Amino acid sequence: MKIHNHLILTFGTALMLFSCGQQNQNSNGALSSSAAEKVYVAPGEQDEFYAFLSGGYSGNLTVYGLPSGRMFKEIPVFSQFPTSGYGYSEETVPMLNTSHGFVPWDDLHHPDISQTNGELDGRWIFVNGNNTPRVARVDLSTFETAEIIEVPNSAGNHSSSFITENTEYVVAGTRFSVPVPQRDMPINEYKGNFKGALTFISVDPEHGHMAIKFQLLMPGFNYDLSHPGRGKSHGWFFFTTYNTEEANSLLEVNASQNDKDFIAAINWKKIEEYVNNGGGTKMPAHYAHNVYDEHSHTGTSTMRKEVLTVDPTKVPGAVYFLPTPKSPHGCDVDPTGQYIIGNGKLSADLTVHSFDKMIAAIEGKKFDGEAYGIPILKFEDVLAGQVKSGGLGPLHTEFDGEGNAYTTFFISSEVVKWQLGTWEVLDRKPTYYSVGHLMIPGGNSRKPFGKYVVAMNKITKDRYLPTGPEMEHSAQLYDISGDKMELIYDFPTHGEPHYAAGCPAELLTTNSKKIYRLDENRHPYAVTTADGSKVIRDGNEVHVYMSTIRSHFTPDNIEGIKVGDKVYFHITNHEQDFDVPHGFAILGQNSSELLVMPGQTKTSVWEPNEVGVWPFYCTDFCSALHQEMQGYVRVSPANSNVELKWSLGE
Ligand code: RUQ
Ligand code: CUA
Repeated sequence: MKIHNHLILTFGTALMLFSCGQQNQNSNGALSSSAAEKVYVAPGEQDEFYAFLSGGYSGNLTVYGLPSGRMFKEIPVFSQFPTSGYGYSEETVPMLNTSHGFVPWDDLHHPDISQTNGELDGRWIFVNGNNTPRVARVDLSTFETAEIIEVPNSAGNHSSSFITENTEYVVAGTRFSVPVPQRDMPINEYKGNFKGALTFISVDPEHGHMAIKFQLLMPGFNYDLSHPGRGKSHGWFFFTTYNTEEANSLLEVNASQNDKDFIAAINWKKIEEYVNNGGGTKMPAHYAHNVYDEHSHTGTSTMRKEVLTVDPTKVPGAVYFLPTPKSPHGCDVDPTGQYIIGNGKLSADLTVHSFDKMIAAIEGKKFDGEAYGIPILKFEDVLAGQVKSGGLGPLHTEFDGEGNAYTTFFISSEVVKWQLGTWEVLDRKPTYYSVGHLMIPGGNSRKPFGKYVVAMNKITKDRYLPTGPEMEHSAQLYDISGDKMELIYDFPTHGEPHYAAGCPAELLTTNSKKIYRLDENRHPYAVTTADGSKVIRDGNEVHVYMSTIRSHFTPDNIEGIKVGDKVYFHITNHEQDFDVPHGFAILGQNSSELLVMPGQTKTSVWEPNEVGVWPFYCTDFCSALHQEMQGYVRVSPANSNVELKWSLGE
């Protein structure tokens, strides 16, 4: 009997190993017991880092703690989000306005935290919408979307939304080149006619407000990713390109013809000077600029009509091409600003360019021809070194601030640690599976916090219990404080993360807003006093000025509403205590409920189409008497003469 059991077990184990594939062999059960201690955040204790992971096609930004991998919040940016009413409430609908109308969805990529002197300052985080090109700014004191600006002349806003070291600019580079201005033309006339816009959006140092400063109209390549220069290379921005072949069909073959594409080096300080002196051409455009005001708790959308474009050949010394092998994807700059890494996704080696050598080559005017009037530097002249990684399919690189770099390899599913300057590979660890981005808190700044790296994977397969054909993506957390990376944790992420940004928790906890002050509420329909509630009819529009406090609505009985009315419930939450929202929902309401934060006003529209007495209630379990937090609206026929009245406690 015993022998029999043993056999079954062995057979089972063999099967498991077999089905999990080779890569899993050295990971399953291989974690040392101290790994658990490293990620364990005891009940009541808090994480050391915040991590903001892009949600990709979810349109949201998710907030995690590290090392625990606990998800704390999902911040809606390019989405409608029933949890809070974002994108449904009257105040937030304008945030999703574009030149194409209301676009309540986007593919959110590449979070980047604001910086001062090249170090994270924790004020804002910028993210980009890839599909209908937009850049958003999320306020890190409220964790709310504060501003969204659309990017004209752009398509597939992918080399975005990276910032310069004093947050002077947030950058939006087009992935797809398109006709500029857009026009009706044959697709196969792409070559030489389409343009790639690289947009520099200035950020007001005080309020964070964004404005397009200029758009550089580059040759019609694909601009994939970008990173700012820093330290010695501050003033420059680097963009990877692919499809320098300018193919318009079957790109998987036709855009892989050239042995080398380029990294475009842009001296934005030079261009800034050029436009400040009147350079550039104003071009008619049509794009939305949406700003959320924290005091009126309301977003407004303004259509902008003009954009300043710059022809790169008109600004001598501002733009150069650095030949870089094999359709580079990630474009990363080390903390000193000296090395620019091109992650040639069809290659095994990494190409590292030297900023000093680039400057020397430019000064020596050593060019290797030009592309559309833009000088091409000689590969050998700018090359700092090559990392013979032994991996396949490099995508992205981050830095630990200790002279090491970490690169993800999609095809060979691993993170490879290597040394800057010697280009020597120091360590490699598998990921599960097909890793895309990785993130070290502060990894895109002069001062990374090189304690952990998070690998964000594209394929999950057998990591977790199956949940049907689709699974949440998987992330792995590695401790990188020692010589060797140590895999310490696995956690699922939401949507598809394309990059993330992290910072020490203390950078944010000190500035985090606990409530909105009621005495600062400037919402035009706010009720800020206990007896200020009212209901006003204006034709068939009815405005309900309603307030909430534990545990009732004022008013909680409303009569005189008629079929065909458009009823606006403007709810002001009178609580001034941290973490006490109230919700609002009414039967038949076909948008979403509202979740109203302390001191805030939000509005929901309800168009009753049936007579009756319809209840509304609070959707957030706010007190022991939360279930009592309810009310009724009486709806009469369209032609009735039931008088409009409202009450509480009658
Ligand atoms: S991408 S997996 Cu959209 Cu940032 Cu490289
Ligand atoms: Cu307010 Cu439940």
